[in-house]
Amino acid sequence: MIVIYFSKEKVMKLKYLIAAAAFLTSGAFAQNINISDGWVRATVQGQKATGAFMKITAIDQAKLIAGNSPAAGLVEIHEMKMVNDVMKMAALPNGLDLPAGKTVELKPGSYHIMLMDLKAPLAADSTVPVTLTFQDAKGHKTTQEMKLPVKSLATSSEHKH
Ligand SMILES: [Cu+2]
Repeated sequence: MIVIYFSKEKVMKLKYLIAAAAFLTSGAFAQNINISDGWVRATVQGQKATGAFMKITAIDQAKLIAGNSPAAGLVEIHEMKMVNDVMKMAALPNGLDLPAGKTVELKPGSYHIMLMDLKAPLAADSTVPVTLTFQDAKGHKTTQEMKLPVKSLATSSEHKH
């Protein structure tokens, strides 16, 4: 018979290692997406859609595949680009690629998260809850919830035309 004796210190260490392993398998991916400088463009009465903008950095390669918000009936990931001298906006059918370690900027005139079918006007200085869904290279999905400040066009420094 083999008796394995753990000192109190070793038991503590073992518990810590088990906790660390559980964290690495379940929660690590969520920590690998950094979002900063998020904001949503304010809307006026009757306006049914607006854009959400932010900087996203994935430590490991990932994709932004979906979004949703209680303020909007539908959320899509869009890109704007020039097609025959006309600025066109389209949903990205396969999501937005987030290369490892590279900051992808969602900004007016470029990639953005489109909030559509708005339930009420979004007033400047309020906040909008938005949840984004990311998928890693192995297909694992994770969501990240945030509250984005609403800014009017005039006060937004990001606005360039
Ligand atoms: Cu759009």
